[in-house]
Amino acid sequence: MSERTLVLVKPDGVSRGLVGEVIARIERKGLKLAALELRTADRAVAEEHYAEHAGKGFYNDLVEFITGGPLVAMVVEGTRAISAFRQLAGGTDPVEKATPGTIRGDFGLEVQYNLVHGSDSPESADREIKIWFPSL
Ligand code: DAT
Ligand code: MG
Repeated sequence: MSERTLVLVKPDGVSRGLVGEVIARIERKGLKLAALELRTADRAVAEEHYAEHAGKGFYNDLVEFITGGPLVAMVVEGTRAISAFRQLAGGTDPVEKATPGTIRGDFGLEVQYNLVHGSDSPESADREIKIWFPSL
């Protein structure tokens, strides 16, 4: 069954020139782009996006980081798109949890600078797509 997921190439991925690499992996997997925009997130969008992490020790740094430069926001669709992209991304910690062959495993070193975001459930995907692409 086709579903949609919200993908971000975070500011570290954009500044390192990895946007094309991430999109190529998405397309090679067979997923489709339904929306794509380069933008700098304001604080309100960032706080809403990461609301589940409010109050955690890394939250302020995370919001600063995600608003600190342009990112690429995408809606990606296809069969099992949510788990398919999480598989492409690899685990949150690019060294301990992401295996080589994944985006984070191949290109990341630090948890905060793990390059990409992908929604983790259908509920998160609906919520996050509304935040980033309210007209979709
Ligand atoms: P994911 O992005 O894999 O869904 P998450 O939702 O648990 O991971 O956390 C959101 C982001 O917050 C994550 O991509 C990087 C940052 N983060 C998570 N845990 C962290 C930690 N212990 N220290 C620093 N940053 C962290
Ligand atoms: Mg998450």
